[in-house]
Amino acid sequence: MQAMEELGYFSPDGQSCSEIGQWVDSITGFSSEDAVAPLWGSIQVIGPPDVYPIYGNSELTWAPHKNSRDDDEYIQVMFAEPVLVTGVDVYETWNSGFTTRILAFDGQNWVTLWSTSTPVFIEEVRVHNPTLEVSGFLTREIKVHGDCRPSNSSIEIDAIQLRGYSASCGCVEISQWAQTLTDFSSEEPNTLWMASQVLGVSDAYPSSSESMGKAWKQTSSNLGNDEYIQMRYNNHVYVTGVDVYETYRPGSVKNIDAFDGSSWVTLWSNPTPIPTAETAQIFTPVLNTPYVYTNELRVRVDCQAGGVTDSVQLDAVQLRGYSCEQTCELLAQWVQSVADFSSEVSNVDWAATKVIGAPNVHPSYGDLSEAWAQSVKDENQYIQVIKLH
Ligand SMILES: [Ca+2]
Ligand SMILES: [Ca+2]
Repeated sequence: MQAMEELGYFSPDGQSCSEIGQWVDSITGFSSEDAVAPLWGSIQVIGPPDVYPIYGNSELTWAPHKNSRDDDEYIQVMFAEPVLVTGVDVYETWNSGFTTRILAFDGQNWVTLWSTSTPVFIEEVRVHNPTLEVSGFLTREIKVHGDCRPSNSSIEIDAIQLRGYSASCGCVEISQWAQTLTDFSSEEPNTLWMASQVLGVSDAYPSSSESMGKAWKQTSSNLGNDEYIQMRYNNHVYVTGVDVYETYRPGSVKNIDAFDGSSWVTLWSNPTPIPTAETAQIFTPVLNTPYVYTNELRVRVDCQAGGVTDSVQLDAVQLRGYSCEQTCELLAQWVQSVADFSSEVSNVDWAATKVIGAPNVHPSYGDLSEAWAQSVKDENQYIQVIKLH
C-alpha cells in the first residue's frame, strides 16, 4: 500500500496533471550561426541532447558566427505542444554560464521568464534551469539569449527543454464560427450560394436540401480540383480541431490549412478525397499538425473528386483550440477525506482526519493536536488520503 498520495495539479474537469518535458521541434530564429552550418548550426539544438553530459567544443551544438560573438546572441525555438510553462532547461556544453535571458511568446508578446546582467564563465557542462520570474502561461515558443564576452569565445547550446503542464490541464478549449472572409476561389453568382454563407453558426446542417441561402457553392461553370475558401476568426487559438459542415458532396475536402502569422501550415490533407454517399456530415479530421497558433483557416475542396465534376457545399467551419487570452488555472487541492491509516493518538485530538483541508497548524511548529500523530511508534506509519477528484 502506498503510504501517501502525492499532492498534484488538476484541470477544471478533474483530470490529473503532471509536468511534461519537450525537446525543440523546430527553429524559428537566431542572431547568427556558425559559418559551416549545419555543423554548429541552429538545427543542432533540435531534439534531445547529443553532446551532454560531455563538456567540450562540438559541432552537434548551435554556436554563433565567429564574427558575431557579441553580448547578445540568441536562438528562438518552437516546441510541438503549447504548455503552461513551469521551467526551461538550457544545455550549455561549451564555455558555459553565458545565458542572459530566457523569454517565452505568450501569443502577443515576448515575456521575460528569467534574466541576469552578470553571465559567468564556467569550464564545465551546465544545465541552466533557473527559477522562473513568471510562469504558468501558455506557450510553445522560447528564445534564449547568450553573452559571448565572459569566455571571449564561442558559446554552444546542445539542446533546450521546455517544461510545463498540457493546455488541457488548466485551459478550456474554445469553439468559434468564422467571422470574415479573406479569400475564395469562386462563388455561385446567385447570391443564395455566396461564399459568405459559410460565415457564422451552422444554419443548414444536417439538412442538405435546404442549403440554398445557407451554404457556399463554387461557380458551376468552372469547377476545379482545388477550390478554396479562406476565413478569419475573432480569437487566436492553438488549434486542436476543425469542424467542416459539409452539406453537399461531403468527403470532398482535400486540405485544411492555417495561417500562422507568416505562412500557411497544412493541418490536415488528403490529395485524393472520395465523396461519400452521405448527404451531409460534420467532418472533423484528426489533425496531422495541431497547435498551430492561428485565427485564419483555408479549406480546400476537390470539385472533381471521385471522377465526378460537381459543386461542393459548405455550410460552416468551426475552429477549436486553446486561447491565450482566457484564464488558464492549475488547481492544487487539499485532502478531502482519509481512506486508511496505520494508527492515531485518538479519534479526536491528533486524529488522522486532521490532515483534511488547509493547514491550521502551519506556520506554527509544535506538538499540536490539530495535526495527525501516531499511537504506534514504529518504522512503518502511513496515511492514505482522497482528494476531491
Ligand atoms: Ca545537439
Ligand atoms: Ca451557413
